[in-house]
Amino acid sequence: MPEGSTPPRQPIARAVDAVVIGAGFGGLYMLHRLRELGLSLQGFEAGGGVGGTWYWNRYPGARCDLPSLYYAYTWSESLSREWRWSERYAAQPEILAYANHVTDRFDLRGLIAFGTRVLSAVFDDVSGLWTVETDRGDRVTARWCVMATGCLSTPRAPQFPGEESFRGPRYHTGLWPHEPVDLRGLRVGVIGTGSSGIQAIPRMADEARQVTVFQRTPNFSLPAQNGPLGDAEIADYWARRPKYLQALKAGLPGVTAHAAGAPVPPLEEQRRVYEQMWAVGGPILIASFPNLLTDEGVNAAAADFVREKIAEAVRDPQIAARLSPHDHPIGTKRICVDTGYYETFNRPNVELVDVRAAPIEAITPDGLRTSERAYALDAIVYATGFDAVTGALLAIDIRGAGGRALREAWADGPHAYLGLAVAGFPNLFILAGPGSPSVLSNMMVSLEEHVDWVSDCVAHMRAQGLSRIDPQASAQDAWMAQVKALADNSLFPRANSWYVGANVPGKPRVFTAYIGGGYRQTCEAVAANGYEGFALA
Ligand code: NA7
Repeated sequence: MPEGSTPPRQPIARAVDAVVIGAGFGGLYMLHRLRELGLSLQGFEAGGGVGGTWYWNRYPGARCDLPSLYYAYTWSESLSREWRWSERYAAQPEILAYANHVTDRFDLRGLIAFGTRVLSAVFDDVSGLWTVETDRGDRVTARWCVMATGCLSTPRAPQFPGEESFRGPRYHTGLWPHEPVDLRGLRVGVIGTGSSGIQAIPRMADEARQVTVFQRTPNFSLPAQNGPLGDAEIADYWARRPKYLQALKAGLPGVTAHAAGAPVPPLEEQRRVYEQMWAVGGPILIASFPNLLTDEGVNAAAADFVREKIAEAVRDPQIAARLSPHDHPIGTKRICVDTGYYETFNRPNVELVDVRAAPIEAITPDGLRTSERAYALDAIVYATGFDAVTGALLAIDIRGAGGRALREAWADGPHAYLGLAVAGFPNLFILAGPGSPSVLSNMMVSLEEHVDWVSDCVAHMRAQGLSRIDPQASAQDAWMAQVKALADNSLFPRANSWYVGANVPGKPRVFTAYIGGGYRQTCEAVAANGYEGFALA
């Protein structure tokens, strides 16, 4: 089956126990766990295959920004043992191959209707069932509905005047074509310097004749120090794994540079640690000290360190200055992880254009025009990000008890108890939803935790003959207040990031991730205390 085409579908069930929407890493594991419980299931996936983010984001240079060994499921030891990552930070094709391997190894493919976008999910107060409808005319009822729709799955691009007039191809990194894109000999314009742009630009500069980078806001990026994954690193992972899993069970991140409770050392020592973390590579530098994301002074020293590294990497001091972020504390926008990003600006075929100083005014037949001048381009790449966390959920017309729309319930921003469920939307679960650690955690770990919690909850309901679970509004309000208080005590709200929805015009400004510790214990305690904060019937 050529990837990207819509595969033929199995017949769709009319009524099942549970519908799972999305076949990324959350949806796949969810299907596996619910099938183990003996539930009848229907999965839906808009893409032509599994993998979610890794199905869509095929742009050159796309790879994970956590070490591959940790960006993987932990729930099956035999799966972990049999899969060998080739690089310290796996590239998109390998992660997609892993998703496909899991799908086949656990025989999940037949449960999923691919090439099928869910349009609505409506709860019926009388039957207590959800009715899910799709763009292919399917209509399925289910007791439980799991939204495994992803946090970065609704791409967004600004609409400049003249978009349609451009003579060449336009690409979005998050909707990259499935067939090879040949940039050789082309003048390529890249709009956006978030993680996607920062990963793609060096690879595009290798291939294209000219790359013009249209940067509105510079970002902090740390070197991946990527390379082949050696036997020694794998052995080290396995030696650490029991402790790592123990730490996860204890609600700790599992991988961090600092010792819990350790005081922050004097500046000179801080810089020595940053130097060490820079050499280790990946995002770990921003986990060097426990208060790096809450203490301005500690944060400023880390930011200075990275800006100095930018100045060392980029030969032209003016370009280095333009690439150096000053508008937000380091780490309060998603930290980027790159391979040769800053050095790319030393290449003669790469140009950096500051579109904060001279904004893009229009796309033209031959390229684009800023307020200063015109740029001739053969292709335009939009690395302009996503309507994060809530985008995919609100794209579906979800209606809960009494016909209330989620879009209405979340008009002033998302509200969810534990980031898992929404008051007034019974038996609907969200994986890695707003109010959970989600995008600020290792997503693989967070998804596993949520899937395990949801599975245990469904098993409990079945064992007790319960048919309905719904968070209490008071518990949800208290939880969201806690999420906000934690955020307000940190430096995160200072940045105009997608973490707060600042990248989508008109989106309510809400920091949605839970950044307190012990999240897993809290969820476990809620379950152990008879699903405290939920109404069960
Ligand atoms: P991001 O991190 O949201 O980055 C989007 C970039 O696009 C960012 O540099 C934006 O500048 C830029 N942008 C957006 N709109 C415009 C307009 N109108 N003009 C110029 N530049 C614009 O998305 P990514 O895909 O890179 O990364 C998302 C996550 O996916 C990433 O964090 C990983 O977790 C995976 P701005 O900063 O808004 O000025």
